[in-house]
Amino acid sequence: MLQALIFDVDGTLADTESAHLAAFNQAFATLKLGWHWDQQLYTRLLKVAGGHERIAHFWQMHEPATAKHQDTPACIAAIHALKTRFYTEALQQSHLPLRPGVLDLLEAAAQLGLPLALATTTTPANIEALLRPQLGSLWRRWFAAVGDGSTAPRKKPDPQVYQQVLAQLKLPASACLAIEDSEIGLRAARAAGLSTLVAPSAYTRGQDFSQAWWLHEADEGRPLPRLSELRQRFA
Ligand code: XBP
Ligand code: MG
Repeated sequence: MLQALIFDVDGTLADTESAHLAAFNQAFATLKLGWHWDQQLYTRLLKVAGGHERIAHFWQMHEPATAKHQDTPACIAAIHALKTRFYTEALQQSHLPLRPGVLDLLEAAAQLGLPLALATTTTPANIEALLRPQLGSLWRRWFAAVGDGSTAPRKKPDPQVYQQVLAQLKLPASACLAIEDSEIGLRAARAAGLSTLVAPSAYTRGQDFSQAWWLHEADEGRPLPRLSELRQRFA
């Protein structure tokens, strides 16, 4: 029987990646780095989870000589902090809607007393910036467990964040369903032993989802499956 839903954040709760991309580029421009990521490059870079790790990966590929400098880790931290500021400010100014069907799922689960959780590689401030406008200032109360980039240093596809959330929920993986949008997220959830519903986003469509329990193509705003369908199929 299904006993909890564990949601990924970026790309799953909302289509956030264009806002992340804009914030990265705004940070690069502000710091006069001469870097600019277009959508095609960013789609490839998304295979590296975590903004910090993504910047480090790009730096290594783009400018390997300076990437080895002793000040580079501090520079990456500064770039990422600025990116987080731009991202959270952008979401405060223009709220991003949840993906179709997400709120229905959250509400149906809450009504049934089915615990909800978040398992994401993103920064806590980003979760707050996304969910406060949608769920209110008490948004954290919706979730029995939250794992994020600050709690799980080993980013997806490592299962660490899912393992942390399962430990907080005090439930076995076999009783929970993960909801993801990306191949690295799917691999992390599977490595933690979770069945996974995958609803690809524009940035992850076409990735390898062969390990998904249910692949839901959400073209043209098709909403996520309803909780009753998930419970029926999970049983
Ligand atoms: C997807 C990500 C995140 C964001 C950037 O996270 O890879 O890193 O792109 O967020 P999710 P940060 O696990 O929610 O799909 O810059 O805060 O790391
Ligand atoms: Mg995601």
